[in-house]
Amino acid sequence: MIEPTDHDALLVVDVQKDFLPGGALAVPDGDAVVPVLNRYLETFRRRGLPVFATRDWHPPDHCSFRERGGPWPAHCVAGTPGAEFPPELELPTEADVVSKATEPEREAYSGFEGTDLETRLKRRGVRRLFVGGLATEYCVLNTVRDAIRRGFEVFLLTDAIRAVNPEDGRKALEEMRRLGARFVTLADLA
Ligand code: VGL
Ligand code: ZN
Repeated sequence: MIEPTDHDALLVVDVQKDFLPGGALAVPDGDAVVPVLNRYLETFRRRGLPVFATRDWHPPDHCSFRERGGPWPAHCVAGTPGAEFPPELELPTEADVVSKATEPEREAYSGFEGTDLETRLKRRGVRRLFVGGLATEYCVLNTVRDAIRRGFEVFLLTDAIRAVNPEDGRKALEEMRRLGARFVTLADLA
């Protein structure tokens, strides 16, 4: 059992409409993370612990888009419906929202890259991060790697992540375990 307590925070990575079925860059089964994350959100809310949410927040001409020679269809353009959090995700109003990959010429899969996420976490006294969201082998992997590099202890919510590609998702899990992330599910939480 793991009991979230002082110095713990929940970090929801890029759970946005464009990454869900029907979205511009839908992650297979991506919507399955929403009800599970709602249960983690409830656990953190009940304990008065902080919740952070990253969002992919691209300019319309972002370098990762196909029309610019990048790998992805246009997605999560800042201020558009596709960039919104789905209404089913029960983020508290006081959740700390971090926008990333906002510069046209820079890709940023990690929530720490080009943002003040680390500052905000430290200001709140966070030492351990419980991380779930989308997609496993892109923004979750890179956010977890950067969190560990910066000295945070990471609990990966393995029932609240989904991959774009299953094989790459498995490799990302191996990599995160190798880096020292601990794997947890709802059943492990007190
Ligand atoms: C992501 C691909 C492109 C992610 C963001 O959030 O994992 N993946 N942009
Ligand atoms: Zn993106």
